[in-house]
Amino acid sequence: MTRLTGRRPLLRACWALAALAAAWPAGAHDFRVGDLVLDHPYATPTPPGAVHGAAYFRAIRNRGDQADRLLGASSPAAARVELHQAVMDGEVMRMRELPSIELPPHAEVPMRHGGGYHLMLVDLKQPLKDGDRIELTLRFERAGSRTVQVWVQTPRDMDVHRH
Ligand SMILES: [Cu+2]
Repeated sequence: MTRLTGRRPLLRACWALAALAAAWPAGAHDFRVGDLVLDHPYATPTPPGAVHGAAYFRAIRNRGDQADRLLGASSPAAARVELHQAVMDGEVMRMRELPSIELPPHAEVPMRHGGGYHLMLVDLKQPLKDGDRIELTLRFERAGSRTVQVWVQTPRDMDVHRH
């Protein structure tokens, strides 16, 4: 496992986001490319001073007979986008960067806030605010590229962290 040691601001941003429990954001939208359904791309608003954000999906579904793979992503809203996985290491949530994310055939891969996979928006050009829409271009091994619109929204279960 590659730990992002020496990249503390990024790690902290991940922690804050990963500490949240999963809940449904209000409303939904989805995108299709090839056999894939990109279900509800969303991002959480960034706290003051944060330079990184994270984008999520309710899930990415592969309805095809063949495996696919998310190879990478980019966004005009960030300097670069990394594929991350949050994993528990004892009591501590840690991030690792992944070279790709497997999308098995006839399977649904959740990518929600609160743990597991997410897309790290590294060096945001500006903070993410509720109601913003940002573009995210995803690159898949089989299905090719697809640009989706990411809704910036506060999940209901994030309120508790605002006090
Ligand atoms: Cu991360």
